Amino acid sequence: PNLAQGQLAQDFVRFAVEAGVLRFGEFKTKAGRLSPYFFNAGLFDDGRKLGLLAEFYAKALLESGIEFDMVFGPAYKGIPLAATVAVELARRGRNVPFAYNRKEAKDHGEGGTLVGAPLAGRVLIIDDVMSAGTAARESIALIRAAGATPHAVAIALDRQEKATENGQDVEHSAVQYVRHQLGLQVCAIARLADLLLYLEGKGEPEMAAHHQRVLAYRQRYGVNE
Ligand code: OMP
Repeated sequence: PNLAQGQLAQDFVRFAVEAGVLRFGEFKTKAGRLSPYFFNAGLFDDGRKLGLLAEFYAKALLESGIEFDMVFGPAYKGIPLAATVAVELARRGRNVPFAYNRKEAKDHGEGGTLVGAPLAGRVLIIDDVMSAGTAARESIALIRAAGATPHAVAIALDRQEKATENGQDVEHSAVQYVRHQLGLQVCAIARLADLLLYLEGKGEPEMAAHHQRVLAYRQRYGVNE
């Protein structure tokens, strides 16, 4: 990663910590791991924070050089993300079509589960965190079924930890799986490595303690990359 990307990632980690979105303590992850940190994107809960979040996604995307023809927000959490990122991209001179899905098919009116622009071309999926990649796989299937190309995924945080398959840890992360097995490009605003760098740079004893716990967690569950 270049310096600019490193700076953006550091700014993002600081923003997430200050907003209380990235917290330290003891948390159970979806995979049942006891994690010393947790990123809860639902806590970007006012207009200012959502606007800043969208700016981080847009900057990371534009820096990544990833090409895309439209953005897609998977229900539910991806919808406000993709919507605000689409607005921010347009503000930066990159206006692209936007679509999202419903979880339930409507039994009246226009029907179907897709809303917004027709899915076409190279689709960029916007989500918060990828753990097992379940949500990503669902979006990919949906985009393919509509005749479009699932091309890339943008997430806020790459936890860089081993995925699980049938309850067993595997050697790759969900992001690595999506990249190498599914062939999509992945753009993360920040990664576990950036979080560690942030904690390391903080002189305070409290942060040093978090740093030690996050390091130990990476030791146990992290992937090599
Ligand atoms: P997948 O859809 O399996 O990739 O999991 C994504 C989910 O991981 C999110 O929707 C959250 O429920 C959860 N999660 C976070 O949001 N933040 C974290 O820091 C860790 C997790 C997690 O449980 O692994």
